[in-house]
Amino acid sequence: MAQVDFNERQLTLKLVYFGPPLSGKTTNLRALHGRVDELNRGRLMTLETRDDRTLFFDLLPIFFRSNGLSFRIKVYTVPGQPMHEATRRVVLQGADGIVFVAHSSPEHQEANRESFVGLGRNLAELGLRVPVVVQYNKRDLPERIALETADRFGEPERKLYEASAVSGEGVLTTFLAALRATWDSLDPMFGLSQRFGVARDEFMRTLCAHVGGTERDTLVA
Ligand SMILES: Nc1nc2c(ncn2[C@@H]2O[C@H](COP(=O)(O)OP(=O)(O)O)[C@@H](O)[C@H]2O)c(=O)[nH]1
Ligand SMILES: [Mg+2]
Repeated sequence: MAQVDFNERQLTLKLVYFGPPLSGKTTNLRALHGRVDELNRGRLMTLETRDDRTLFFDLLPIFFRSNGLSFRIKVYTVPGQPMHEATRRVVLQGADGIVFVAHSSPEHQEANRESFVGLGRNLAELGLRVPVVVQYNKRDLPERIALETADRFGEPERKLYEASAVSGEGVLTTFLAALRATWDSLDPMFGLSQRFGVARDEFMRTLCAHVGGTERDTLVA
Protein backbone atom coordinates (compact mmCIF):
# COMPACT_ATOMS: atom_id res chain seq x y z
CA MET A 1 0.00 0.00 0.00
CA ALA A 2 1.21 3.48 -0.87
CA GLN A 3 2.85 5.43 1.93
CA VAL A 4 1.28 8.85 1.93
CA ASP A 5 2.53 11.50 4.31
CA PHE A 6 0.65 14.74 3.88
CA ASN A 7 2.64 16.53 6.61
CA GLU A 8 6.03 15.69 5.14
CA ARG A 9 4.54 15.95 1.65
CA GLN A 10 5.91 12.57 0.73
CA LEU A 11 4.47 9.85 -1.49
CA THR A 12 6.01 6.39 -1.80
CA LEU A 13 4.68 4.00 -4.43
CA LYS A 14 5.49 0.38 -5.17
CA LEU A 15 5.39 -0.94 -8.70
CA VAL A 16 6.00 -4.64 -9.40
CA TYR A 17 7.07 -6.21 -12.70
CA PHE A 18 5.51 -9.66 -12.86
CA GLY A 19 5.57 -12.34 -15.54
CA PRO A 20 6.86 -15.74 -16.67
CA PRO A 21 10.57 -16.64 -16.57
CA LEU A 22 12.78 -14.86 -19.14
CA SER A 23 10.08 -12.51 -20.45
CA GLY A 24 12.37 -9.53 -19.84
CA LYS A 25 11.37 -8.11 -16.44
CA THR A 26 14.95 -7.51 -15.31
CA THR A 27 15.81 -6.08 -18.73
CA ASN A 28 12.94 -3.58 -18.35
CA LEU A 29 14.44 -2.43 -15.05
CA ARG A 30 17.92 -2.16 -16.56
CA ALA A 31 16.57 0.00 -19.37
CA LEU A 32 14.71 2.19 -16.89
CA HIS A 33 17.81 2.49 -14.74
CA GLY A 34 19.76 3.63 -17.79
CA ARG A 35 17.29 6.43 -18.43
CA VAL A 36 16.86 7.87 -14.97
CA ASP A 37 19.18 10.70 -14.04
CA GLU A 38 21.77 9.55 -11.49
CA LEU A 39 20.50 12.14 -9.03
CA ASN A 40 17.06 10.61 -9.10
CA ARG A 41 17.79 6.95 -8.68
CA GLY A 42 19.27 4.53 -6.24
CA ARG A 43 21.35 1.53 -7.07
CA LEU A 44 19.72 -1.12 -9.21
CA MET A 45 19.91 -4.15 -7.00
CA THR A 46 19.75 -7.37 -8.87
CA LEU A 47 20.66 -10.86 -7.93
CA GLU A 48 21.21 -13.34 -10.68
CA THR A 49 22.11 -16.97 -10.87
CA ARG A 50 24.40 -18.19 -13.60
CA ASP A 51 21.58 -19.25 -15.89
CA ASP A 52 20.46 -15.63 -16.23
CA ARG A 53 17.44 -15.88 -14.01
CA THR A 54 16.54 -13.67 -11.10
CA LEU A 55 17.05 -15.55 -7.88
CA PHE A 56 15.13 -13.34 -5.50
CA PHE A 57 14.11 -10.03 -6.97
CA ASP A 58 15.42 -6.80 -8.46
CA LEU A 59 14.79 -3.40 -6.94
CA LEU A 60 15.22 0.01 -8.52
CA PRO A 61 14.38 3.00 -6.32
CA ILE A 62 13.52 6.22 -8.15
CA PHE A 63 13.00 9.50 -6.31
CA PHE A 64 12.41 13.09 -7.23
CA ARG A 65 11.08 16.33 -5.79
CA SER A 66 8.57 18.60 -7.37
CA ASN A 67 6.50 21.51 -6.00
CA GLY A 68 7.83 20.86 -2.51
CA LEU A 69 6.69 17.28 -2.80
CA SER A 70 8.91 14.28 -2.53
CA PHE A 71 8.08 11.23 -4.61
CA ARG A 72 9.61 7.80 -4.22
CA ILE A 73 8.88 4.93 -6.51
CA LYS A 74 10.16 1.49 -5.65
CA VAL A 75 10.22 -0.71 -8.72
CA TYR A 76 10.54 -4.47 -8.15
CA THR A 77 10.65 -7.58 -10.30
CA VAL A 78 9.66 -11.06 -9.19
CA PRO A 79 11.37 -14.32 -10.11
CA GLY A 80 9.21 -16.06 -12.73
CA GLN A 81 9.94 -19.73 -12.09
CA PRO A 82 7.04 -21.73 -10.65
CA MET A 83 9.07 -22.78 -7.60
CA HIS A 84 9.37 -19.16 -6.41
CA GLU A 85 5.68 -18.69 -5.65
CA ALA A 86 6.37 -17.70 -2.04
CA THR A 87 8.93 -15.06 -3.06
CA ARG A 88 6.48 -13.60 -5.57
CA ARG A 89 3.83 -13.24 -2.91
CA VAL A 90 6.23 -11.46 -0.58
CA VAL A 91 7.38 -9.07 -3.31
CA LEU A 92 3.77 -8.36 -4.31
CA GLN A 93 2.83 -7.38 -0.77
CA GLY A 94 1.89 -3.73 -0.65
CA ALA A 95 2.10 -3.25 -4.43
CA ASP A 96 0.23 -0.25 -5.82
CA GLY A 97 0.51 -1.23 -9.47
CA ILE A 98 1.68 -4.12 -11.63
CA VAL A 99 3.37 -4.36 -15.01
CA PHE A 100 2.78 -7.81 -16.45
CA VAL A 101 5.63 -8.59 -18.87
CA ALA A 102 4.48 -11.22 -21.35
CA HIS A 103 6.78 -13.05 -23.76
CA SER A 104 6.02 -12.51 -27.47
CA SER A 105 7.22 -15.84 -28.83
CA PRO A 106 4.51 -18.39 -29.74
CA GLU A 107 5.95 -21.14 -27.55
CA HIS A 108 5.77 -18.96 -24.43
CA GLN A 109 2.05 -18.24 -24.60
CA GLU A 110 1.13 -21.03 -22.21
CA ALA A 111 3.73 -19.76 -19.74
CA ASN A 112 2.22 -16.26 -20.05
CA ARG A 113 -1.23 -17.60 -19.20
CA GLU A 114 0.01 -19.66 -16.28
CA SER A 115 1.86 -16.69 -14.89
CA PHE A 116 -1.16 -14.40 -15.24
CA VAL A 117 -3.33 -16.93 -13.44
CA GLY A 118 -0.68 -17.05 -10.72
CA LEU A 119 -0.75 -13.27 -10.46
CA GLY A 120 -4.52 -13.31 -10.00
CA ARG A 121 -4.19 -15.99 -7.34
CA ASN A 122 -1.49 -14.07 -5.45
CA LEU A 123 -3.40 -10.81 -5.58
CA ALA A 124 -6.53 -12.54 -4.30
CA GLU A 125 -4.59 -14.17 -1.46
CA LEU A 126 -3.15 -10.80 -0.50
CA GLY A 127 -6.51 -9.07 -0.88
CA LEU A 128 -4.96 -6.61 -3.34
CA ARG A 129 -6.92 -4.77 -6.00
CA VAL A 130 -4.40 -2.90 -8.11
CA PRO A 131 -4.14 -1.88 -11.75
CA VAL A 132 -2.31 -4.26 -14.08
CA VAL A 133 -0.71 -2.98 -17.29
CA VAL A 134 0.23 -5.67 -19.83
CA GLN A 135 3.38 -5.42 -21.92
CA TYR A 136 4.28 -7.83 -24.72
CA ASN A 137 8.06 -7.75 -24.74
CA LYS A 138 10.58 -9.03 -27.30
CA ARG A 139 8.68 -7.56 -30.26
CA ASP A 140 12.00 -7.69 -32.12
CA LEU A 141 11.82 -11.49 -32.36
CA PRO A 142 11.16 -12.69 -35.91
CA GLU A 143 8.87 -15.36 -34.46
CA ARG A 144 6.37 -13.33 -32.49
CA ILE A 145 2.65 -13.59 -32.01
CA ALA A 146 0.43 -10.97 -33.62
CA LEU A 147 -0.88 -8.41 -31.19
CA GLU A 148 -4.38 -8.54 -32.66
CA THR A 149 -4.79 -12.14 -31.61
CA ALA A 150 -2.68 -11.96 -28.45
CA ASP A 151 -4.17 -12.98 -25.13
CA ARG A 152 -5.74 -10.00 -23.34
CA PHE A 153 -6.09 -12.00 -20.16
CA GLY A 154 -9.82 -11.83 -19.73
CA GLU A 155 -10.28 -8.19 -20.70
CA PRO A 156 -11.08 -7.84 -24.42
CA GLU A 157 -10.69 -4.05 -24.20
CA ARG A 158 -7.33 -4.18 -22.48
CA LYS A 159 -4.63 -2.06 -24.08
CA LEU A 160 -1.45 -4.00 -24.82
CA TYR A 161 1.93 -2.26 -24.68
CA GLU A 162 4.68 -3.39 -27.03
CA ALA A 163 8.31 -3.36 -26.04
CA SER A 164 11.74 -4.48 -26.97
CA ALA A 165 13.42 -4.06 -23.63
CA VAL A 166 16.92 -4.96 -24.86
CA SER A 167 16.92 -1.79 -26.95
CA GLY A 168 14.78 0.08 -24.42
CA GLU A 169 11.93 0.55 -26.84
CA GLY A 170 8.52 0.78 -25.18
CA VAL A 171 9.97 0.50 -21.68
CA LEU A 172 9.22 4.06 -20.64
CA THR A 173 5.75 4.09 -22.19
CA THR A 174 4.80 0.97 -20.22
CA PHE A 175 6.27 2.35 -17.00
CA LEU A 176 4.43 5.66 -17.37
CA ALA A 177 1.15 3.94 -18.25
CA ALA A 178 1.43 1.82 -15.10
CA LEU A 179 2.10 4.85 -12.91
CA ARG A 180 -0.74 6.78 -14.43
CA ALA A 181 -3.09 3.89 -13.70
CA THR A 182 -1.62 3.66 -10.19
CA TRP A 183 -2.24 7.35 -9.49
CA ASP A 184 -5.79 6.99 -10.78
CA SER A 185 -6.47 4.05 -8.50
CA LEU A 186 -4.98 5.73 -5.41
CA ASP A 187 -6.41 9.19 -5.92
CA PRO A 188 -9.97 8.32 -4.84
CA MET A 189 -8.64 6.55 -1.72
CA PHE A 190 -6.20 9.20 -0.56
CA GLY A 191 -7.31 12.37 -2.29
CA LEU A 192 -3.78 12.78 -3.64
CA SER A 193 -4.50 15.50 -6.20
CA GLN A 194 -6.52 17.58 -3.80
CA ARG A 195 -4.44 17.21 -0.63
CA PHE A 196 -1.06 17.47 -2.36
CA GLY A 197 -2.31 20.11 -4.75
CA VAL A 198 -0.88 18.19 -7.69
CA ALA A 199 -3.03 17.09 -10.59
CA ARG A 200 -2.37 13.73 -12.18
CA ASP A 201 -1.07 15.18 -15.41
CA GLU A 202 1.33 17.39 -13.50
CA PHE A 203 2.60 14.35 -11.60
CA MET A 204 3.01 12.53 -14.92
CA ARG A 205 4.88 15.41 -16.55
CA THR A 206 7.32 15.72 -13.67
CA LEU A 207 7.83 11.98 -13.45
CA CYS A 208 8.39 11.81 -17.18
CA ALA A 209 11.05 14.51 -17.04
CA HIS A 210 12.86 12.66 -14.26
CA VAL A 211 13.01 9.40 -16.15
CA GLY A 212 14.40 11.03 -19.26
CA GLY A 213 11.14 11.08 -21.18
CA THR A 214 9.53 13.77 -23.26
CA GLU A 215 6.01 15.19 -23.32
CA ARG A 216 5.30 12.74 -26.12
CA ASP A 217 5.93 9.75 -23.87
CA THR A 218 3.21 10.83 -21.44
CA LEU A 219 0.79 11.35 -24.32
CA VAL A 220 1.42 7.89 -25.75
CA ALA A 221 0.96 6.31 -22.34
N1 LIG B 1 15.42 -10.39 -28.30
C1 LIG B 1 15.11 -9.88 -27.13
N2 LIG B 1 15.64 -10.42 -26.01
C2 LIG B 1 15.29 -9.87 -24.81
C3 LIG B 1 14.42 -8.76 -24.71
N3 LIG B 1 14.29 -8.46 -23.40
C4 LIG B 1 15.04 -9.34 -22.73
N4 LIG B 1 15.66 -10.19 -23.55
C5 LIG B 1 16.58 -11.31 -23.21
O1 LIG B 1 15.83 -12.34 -22.59
C6 LIG B 1 16.57 -12.94 -21.54
C7 LIG B 1 15.79 -12.87 -20.26
O2 LIG B 1 15.66 -11.51 -19.86
P1 LIG B 1 15.46 -11.13 -18.33
O3 LIG B 1 15.25 -9.65 -18.26
O4 LIG B 1 16.55 -11.70 -17.50
O5 LIG B 1 14.10 -11.91 -18.01
P2 LIG B 1 13.32 -12.06 -16.62
O6 LIG B 1 13.50 -13.49 -16.23
O7 LIG B 1 11.91 -11.77 -16.97
O8 LIG B 1 13.89 -11.09 -15.65
C8 LIG B 1 17.90 -12.20 -21.49
O9 LIG B 1 18.85 -12.96 -22.21
C9 LIG B 1 17.61 -10.89 -22.18
O10 LIG B 1 18.73 -10.32 -22.78
C10 LIG B 1 13.89 -8.21 -25.93
O11 LIG B 1 13.14 -7.24 -25.95
N5 LIG B 1 14.26 -8.82 -27.09
MG1 LIG C 1 14.72 -11.38 -13.80
